[in-house]
Amino acid sequence: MVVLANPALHSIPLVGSPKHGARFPGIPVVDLSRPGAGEAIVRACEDLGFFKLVNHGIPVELMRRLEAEAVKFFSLPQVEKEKSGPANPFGYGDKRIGVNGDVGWLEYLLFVVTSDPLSCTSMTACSFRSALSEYLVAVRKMASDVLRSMAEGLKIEPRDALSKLAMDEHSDGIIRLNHYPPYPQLRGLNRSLTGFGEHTDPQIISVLRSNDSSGLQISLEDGSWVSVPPDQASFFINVGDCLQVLTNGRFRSVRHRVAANGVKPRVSMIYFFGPPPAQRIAPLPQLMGEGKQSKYKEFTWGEYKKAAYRSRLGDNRLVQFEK
Ligand code: GA4
Repeated sequence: MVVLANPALHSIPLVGSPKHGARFPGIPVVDLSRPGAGEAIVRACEDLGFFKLVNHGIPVELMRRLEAEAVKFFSLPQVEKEKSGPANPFGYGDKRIGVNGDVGWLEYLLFVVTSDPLSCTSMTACSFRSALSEYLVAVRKMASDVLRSMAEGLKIEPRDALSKLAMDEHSDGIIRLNHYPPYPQLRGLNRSLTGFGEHTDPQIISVLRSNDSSGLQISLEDGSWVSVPPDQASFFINVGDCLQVLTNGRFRSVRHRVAANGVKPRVSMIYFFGPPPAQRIAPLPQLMGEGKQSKYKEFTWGEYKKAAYRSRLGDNRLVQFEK
């Protein structure tokens, strides 16, 4: 039996070993600069709800700059960091995720993305804010290209049918910077600790970039877990619950989790693209053949989000909206 020395951690569960060990070879790779990108995106979203994006046009230096700023923040004394917390739900959070009792071996910063990213926080250094601002602008543009390409692959018009939901001035964007410190007691044990417990993302898509430390795992259709080999020059895109509904269940909102290891810190930054609060979320009419019924009851993003914030991290949040 594995006994963790730190009693404060007894509530953070260990994570089982995923299939294929450290390197799952089956993550779809989409080259955004190629003509067939749209079809490749659609295939990946149907199969796994997840893919890696290369040739996305964002210089790795921009990612590294924000990563370095995040590392600088997370290296501050705990009392300093806590001046920006507790995350409720925004701000600095330590081990507690959401407000319903979920915990993980991580610390994080969670911000709302406003139309003026420079004003999104008063609690971080100026250099942090400018790195964040530039990063957000670049990722937003890239995500818009991904969603247009997705619409092309789905053969739906207008081509901005999806991107306009995520890029509207009232769209509900969130940026999350996560730091998973190594947990040295795990070294040599072939076990990992829950960094971020299994869940699906409620939004349309999530765009993740991490440093070269592993930890992200996704669940396949048969319920098995596989590790995603990290790649600091690429982005990983998740299908979220809203996109599953917009495609009437054709795309899969992927369950994923992060395992903290004993060796290397993991730093990730994720931009969650949510629609405007008043946006009705229902299957796109362009994807509904004649007589085809929606699998979901109607809801707005505001209603869904409210329900999500009342749930536990690992809950299946879409179930209560299924017909
Ligand atoms: C999961 C996706 C995003 O990280 C997040 C998370 C949010 C939070 O950390 O505050 C939630 C979680 C996420 C879904 C259910 C609720 C809300 C924690 C939680 C238990 C920022 C989001 O939008 O939903």
